[in-house]
Formats: sequence, C-alpha cells, structure tokens
Amino acid sequence: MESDPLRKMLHDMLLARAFEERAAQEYAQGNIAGFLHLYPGEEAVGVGVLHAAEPADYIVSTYREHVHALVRGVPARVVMAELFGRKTGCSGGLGGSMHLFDAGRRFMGGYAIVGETFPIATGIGYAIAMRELPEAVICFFGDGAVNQGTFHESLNMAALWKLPVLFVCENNHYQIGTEIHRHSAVAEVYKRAAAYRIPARRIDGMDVLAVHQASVDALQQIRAGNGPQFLECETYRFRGHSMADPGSYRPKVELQAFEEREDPLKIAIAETVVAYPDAEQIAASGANNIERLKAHLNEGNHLSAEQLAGIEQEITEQVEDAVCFAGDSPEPTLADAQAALDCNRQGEVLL
Ligand SMILES: Cc1ncc(C[n+]2csc(CCOP(=O)(O)OP(=O)(O)O)c2C)c(N)n1
Ligand SMILES: [Mg+2]
Repeated sequence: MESDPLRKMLHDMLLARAFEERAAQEYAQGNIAGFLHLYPGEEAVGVGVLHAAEPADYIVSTYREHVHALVRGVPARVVMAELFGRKTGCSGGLGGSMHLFDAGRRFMGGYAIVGETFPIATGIGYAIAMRELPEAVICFFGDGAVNQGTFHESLNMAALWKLPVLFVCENNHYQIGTEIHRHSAVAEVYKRAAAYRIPARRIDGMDVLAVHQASVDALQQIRAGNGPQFLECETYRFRGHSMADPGSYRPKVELQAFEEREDPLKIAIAETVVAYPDAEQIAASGANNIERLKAHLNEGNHLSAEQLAGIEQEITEQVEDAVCFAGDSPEPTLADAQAALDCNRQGEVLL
C-alpha cells in the first residue's frame, strides 16, 4: 500500500478505473444483475474528496457509488461480491450495485432515488451537531438531483442550523440523456447554494489535486463550526448513464475530447510520475544538472515508470481476486432475506 498521499490518490484512481471496467465485463457476461452505473471519467472527484476526509466522517452517496466505497476502504472483493448479489457482499448480497452499505466504515449507503442523499446527510449532520462532535458528513449527488425538492429543503435546514455537511455535486453535465442546460434553469450549480448562504465553489473535477485541496479547505471550515460548504466538481462520464445506455445522445467528438485531453487518470499520472533519467543521461548532463536532477527526484510525490507498472500489476491482481471471491461466494438464502426484513432494531443506535 502506498504511503505517500499523492501516490495513494493515484493508486485509488487506477483501482477505481480497473474495478469499474471489470464490473462492465462481468455485467456483460451475466454475472451482475439489475442496473450498473459506472464511474470511469469521474475518479478525481470521489478520490480527491474522500482523501480529504477523516475516518470519523460519514459518507452518503448515490447509485454511482462503487468507487466511493472502495476509496473509503471497503475491500474490492466485498464490493464485487455485493455487485454479484452474494452473501459476502457489504450488504449481504441483498442490496446490489446501488445499495452498498458499510456502517462500520461510516459509509451510509448508496441510494437509488435521485435526491435521496440530501435529507439523509442532513439528518446525520444534525445528529453530529447535537452531540457536538468534530465530525462531518459528505453528501455526493449528481447535477440532475439539484432540481429535486429535497435539495432545497435540506440545504435550507443545513444552513439554518449550521450543520457539518459537505455537499459535493458531481456535475457530469448529464442527467441520463439530458444535458444540463436543458434540465436546469441555472446551469452553474454552485450558484444555487447562494440562495441558502452556503459558501460554494466550482472546481475542475478532472484534477484530483484541485478537488483534494478544495475539500481540505471546505472541511476545515466545517470543523471550525461554520456550517455547510458546497463544491461543484465539473467532470464527465466516459460511459453511458448505466450499462443499459449506449449514450448515443452525446456527440462522439465531445466524448473523444474528454477521453484524450481531460482523462483524470492521465492528468494524475502526469502529476505523479517523473521519467527517471538513466545513468548515461545523468553523466551527460554536467555537474549542475546532476544536482538539479537529484533535487528533483528527492522532492517526493514522485514515482518512476517502473513503480507505476508495479502498482498497476498489484491492482490487476486485486481486481482478479475480487472477481474470483465474488464468483465463489454463496448467494443469500430466503431465510437471510426474511431476517433482513424482520430486523427487530428497536432501541438499536445505528450512528
Ligand atoms: C426520484 C427519481 N426520479 C427519477 C429517477 C430515475 N433516474 C435515475 S438516475 C437519473 C439521473 C440523475 O442524474 P444526475 O443526478 O446528474 O446523476 P448522474 O447519473 O449523472 O451521476 C434519473 C432521472 C430516480 N432514480 N429517482
Ligand atoms: Mg449527471
């Protein structure tokens, strides 16, 4: 596991991409049922935000949440098992792709209903505020969710009561097949937070470092007791809305432009990897240049091409292991489903 923060972020972005691409293959082979909403293209948002969070912070997410769970530390094999609907999954195989849940890691769920995350996150924020704890809740949602009534009700309450909520809009510019300027009267999403006096910023959601720094700043404000903060991360999904969507409403050139120029993985790799010069190059570069090169390599946050290949190899093995584990795991029984319905949680404190 990487110890350097930048390398760790790159690791998680690479894991996110590999996991999701493999999930697409498993879906095509019939190993995953139901809907499957994937995250390629949006990795810098989930990774940048969640690397700024503390383990005591809560996370509430949408149906596009596999990567949020992975970055939170839910093992890849446990996430994959849930996608396969197996008993070893984080929701016992009863939730599936859209309903990952891990209360122990304070991952308070993926939710399939658009706009559902707002009141849940606000309620958790209220619980934290009542107990006067230095914790926060991170609420992920898409650009399409901000036209739901729950958005306005929740932001109003969160602002009024100064609740510790970080609202994170993953603005991928589409609500299924409808582009943002055709579904929203105000397409600059961050401006909507002003209606509730919530400080808001628009960030380049393809740049993990930009997302991370903005999240660190926002969480600092929240922990200082200044109430909620709002980040709009501009991003783009490289696949269709779900596996059922060929995405034919988007011009091919638009997709190609994002894949070629703005792929968050390419940006993160460029920010992390330096080409290590070989001995001959160093010898030929003269005394001063040797010092400069040494300084450059000692700066930290750097990674050689060989080290990058090592990380990629480890991830390939991790994803393969996840698929084998999921495939070998048993399905939940009818008795498991009945037990989950009759959960008898009277008096149980979940938070
Ligand atoms: C209340 C509700 N209405 C409609 C749907 C159907 N639906 C599922 S995803 C979605 C689009 C949401 O788009 P956005 O919030 O931008 O998130 P993205 O999928 O782009 O991440 C819709 C309309 C739903 N799940 N819930
Ligand atoms: Mg969207």
